[in-house]
Amino acid sequence: MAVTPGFAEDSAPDGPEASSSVLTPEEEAQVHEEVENAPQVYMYYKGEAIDPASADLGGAQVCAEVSEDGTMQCFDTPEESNEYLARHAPTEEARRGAATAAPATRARYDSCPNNWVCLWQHADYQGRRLQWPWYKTAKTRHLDQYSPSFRDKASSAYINRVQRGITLYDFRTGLPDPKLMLASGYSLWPNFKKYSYTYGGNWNDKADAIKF
Ligand SMILES: [Ca+2]
Repeated sequence: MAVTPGFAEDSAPDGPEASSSVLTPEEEAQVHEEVENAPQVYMYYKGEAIDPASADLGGAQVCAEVSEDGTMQCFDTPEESNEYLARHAPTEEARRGAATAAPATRARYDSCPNNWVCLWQHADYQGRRLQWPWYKTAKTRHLDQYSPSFRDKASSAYINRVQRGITLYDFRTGLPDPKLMLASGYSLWPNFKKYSYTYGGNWNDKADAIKF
């Protein structure tokens, strides 16, 4: 299932591995500290903040982080998004990835640019998508920070970079928080239903925070 769209042999992954476990009390304290005081993040679409009560991102299809403060810009199509991000993404690596992104006419995930991490609302890279750029150090975002919230929505992912995977967290009251670690290496994660959840069931529509 390893897919390496258009990259040199030396960057080919051995094959994605998902690892589901629970946080230690120390990890849990750290993650909570990282997200608990995080400000509400606005998502802009056609020049205006999306109504936080919107159930469908106001109709936008792709929202991408454009500032280290978490702000997102939203677009109708991945092409429109990549054109904007090639100029306005917050790091050089992220701008370069957007500038060279494949058109969405290829596989659906292909329009998630190099040096970005994408999460989709549905399996097989369908539905609305949120994406985060490469930074020098890992960052954690609470998916409930977004307006509207992306909590309990993620169902598939693409980590389009060679290094640093992502961790998804599910916050539980009175139980250790489960985490799902997804490895890097241009890795594809088509359906979170495939990954068992610590307390039964699977990881579909569970993630509350992302470290990327
Ligand atoms: Ca959850």
